[in-house]
Amino acid sequence: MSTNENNIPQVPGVPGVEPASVEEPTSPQPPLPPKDDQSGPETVTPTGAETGAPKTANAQQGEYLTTAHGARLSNSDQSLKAGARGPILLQDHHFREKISHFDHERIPERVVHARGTGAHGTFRGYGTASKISRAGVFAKDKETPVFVRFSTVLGSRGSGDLARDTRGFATKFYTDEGTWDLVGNNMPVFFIQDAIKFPDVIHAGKPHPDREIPQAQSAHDTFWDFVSLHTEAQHHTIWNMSDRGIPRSFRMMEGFGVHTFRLIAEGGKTVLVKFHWKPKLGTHSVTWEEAQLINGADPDFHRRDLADAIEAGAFPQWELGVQVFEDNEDQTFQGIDLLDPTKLVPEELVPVEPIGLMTLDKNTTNFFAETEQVAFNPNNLVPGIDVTNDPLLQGRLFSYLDTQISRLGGPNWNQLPINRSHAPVNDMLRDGMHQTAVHGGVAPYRPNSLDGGNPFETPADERAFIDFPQPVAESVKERKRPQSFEDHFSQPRLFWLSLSEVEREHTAQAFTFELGKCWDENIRIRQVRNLAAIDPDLGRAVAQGLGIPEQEPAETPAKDVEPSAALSQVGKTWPTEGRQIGIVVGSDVDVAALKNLIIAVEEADMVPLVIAPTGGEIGEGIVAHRTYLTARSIEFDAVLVASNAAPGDDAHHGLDAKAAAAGPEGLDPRVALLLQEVWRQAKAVGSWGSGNDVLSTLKLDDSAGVESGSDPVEVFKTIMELLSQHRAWDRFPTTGRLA
Ligand code: HDE
Repeated sequence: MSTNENNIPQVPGVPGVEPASVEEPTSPQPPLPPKDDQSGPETVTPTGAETGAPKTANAQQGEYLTTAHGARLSNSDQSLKAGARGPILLQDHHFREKISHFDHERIPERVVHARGTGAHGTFRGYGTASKISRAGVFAKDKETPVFVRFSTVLGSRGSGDLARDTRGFATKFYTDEGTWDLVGNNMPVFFIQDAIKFPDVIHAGKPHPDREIPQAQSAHDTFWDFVSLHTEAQHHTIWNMSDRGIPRSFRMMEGFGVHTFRLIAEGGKTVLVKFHWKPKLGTHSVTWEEAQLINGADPDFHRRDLADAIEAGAFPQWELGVQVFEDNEDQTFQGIDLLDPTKLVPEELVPVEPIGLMTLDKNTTNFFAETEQVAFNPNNLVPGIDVTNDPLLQGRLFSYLDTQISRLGGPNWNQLPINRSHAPVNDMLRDGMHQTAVHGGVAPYRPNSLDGGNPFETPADERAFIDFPQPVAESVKERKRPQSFEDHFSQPRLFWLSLSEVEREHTAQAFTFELGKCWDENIRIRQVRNLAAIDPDLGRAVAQGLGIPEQEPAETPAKDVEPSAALSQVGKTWPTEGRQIGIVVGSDVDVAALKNLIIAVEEADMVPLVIAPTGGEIGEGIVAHRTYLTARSIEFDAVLVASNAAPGDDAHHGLDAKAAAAGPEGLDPRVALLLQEVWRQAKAVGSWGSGNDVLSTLKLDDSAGVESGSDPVEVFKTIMELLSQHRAWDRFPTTGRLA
């Protein structure tokens, strides 16, 4: 997709963009421009030796088709047969090579987080963390390349982006001191406290084993069976049921390291930290109605949104921050056990201190080689960053290394271009499936005298990774949960109390929807008891929705809690760059006014998308980006209805004001549906001129977040203000029960 001077993506077909010929080329055309090397030092082996291979060796671009061993081919469309209608011959190497390679093109998908998308970028340290960590990546103005992969957890590789689910937020920092992976989520807490239960929670969340349904959903019996029986899962689950479970965009999502980590400063002093990613565009969600529509209309919604924004030059950014805690003996903060991954520490108690900025500015060149083959691993730590005894994190330190062996086909996955360290590697790992390095020397062991004693251990003062010498309490071996991990209801209550009324309504509806999809009555009752323990109003609202009797709370929350404003997504204003503005036009639109509006939208760094009765040119070089047939409410953050040039003329297609004034049946039903949907989803709506009649006919004009006027640019300015709050929150219906 090309961009205009405001870096806004232009849809193919716009005047000025030369379309390729519709004829099949019959002779070699100039080769495609060489692609950027995005995948690390390809000319260097994993051991750091120069291969001498040209940098573009793997790009496979050129005039003539060859076999995998480089022989040119003259015919790739017919297999070699004994006569034109005869059987295919075994000697057809090209046929066998092509089909056999194709047969093995797929690799196993990730057991969790299979559906994801990635992008490249840079992390720049602010220097503010240098006093608490010796890691070079945090040094002031130090720039480190990164690769980020966002994902859903439960669905398969081809599942829809808008599942109600947790999102993975995994970042690979290619630092000078080795690769550091911060493998986090968009929610700060997790379902379980001990890694040994991970297969349980995932088996419960994945489709039922008998028929493999439902795909990428938690609204089914096994998930709620597990959750209702494991009270420690209540906190993560209420985050999932809130609007956080259905983000508007990866660009508008927070990220969390979840566990408490340990930072080690020069000199050895340590602190405990929790990592937070804060998106510059704010934290926003879609509605449940939108989520369901998106999965049908555009299941690649999040993937497309990220790639389009990067392509258009609207590079998404996140600030990395830390909450810092004293590394005290019991590793607690005000009674919160910092080793318990089901607990958060409210930002009002310990503020998040910014330590660097991440900018994603490059899409992948090859999805398989980058997004699929990237392998994250919480073991990938660098000097100055270390782990704690969080029992969930400890289990992950085994799991990630192990899983790649089956997913990526052996132990050499670190040699794949996307996983290669940007720091020199000099290990003693040898051989194995898919070994691509040609190791020299004869002595991959230590100590040796035959390879000159190499490789040597790094002296402690020369930036080696040194395991933190944590005192180990004298104890007994036992399978036991600590007492300090016991309170499972105070924090879900804290989250619930921190939500605005509309967010609570959405959360109660989500619980009601999900439990309404469970067949087993006992599971519903058990979970409603848990909800009543979080808050009696929540338990009551969900019981009513399910049509079951109100339940007694499963238990009483152990502590009184103060709400944390930082946990609500409502009540703040945010930048609006990159937002998509739909402009509905009829066949006789006022083109001059439309043009002024498009310029105003582009100048505000937003994306104008004109929705017309049919494709093609509208006038003055403006081309329809969407038609009434291809547009759906979900892709627009706000919609404006344009005025016709000569309001009242019966010939106007779709938006005929006179026909519309006579009743909604005078309108094209697809336009009516579009406007009713955006209105229901509490998005900003505007109109001018005869467009005002369209809104009044549909009875959408007289409500919060709807702006009608005579000048499109003035109307748009009001829409911009509304957009900075993301939604017209007052327009969502509330029952008054959860205020
Ligand atoms: Fe993961 N997780 N996880 N996880 N996880 C994987 O590793 C696992 C957990 C997270 O984009 C797997 O390479 C265990 C918490 C992300 O490639 C696997 C436990 C958090 C991704 C695995 C957890 C995460 C994964 C599957 C409980 C947030 C996707 C494929 C102890 C802090 C990374 C793979 C990507 C992926 C195991 C819990 C985040 C099987 C055993 C908590 C973002 O190794």
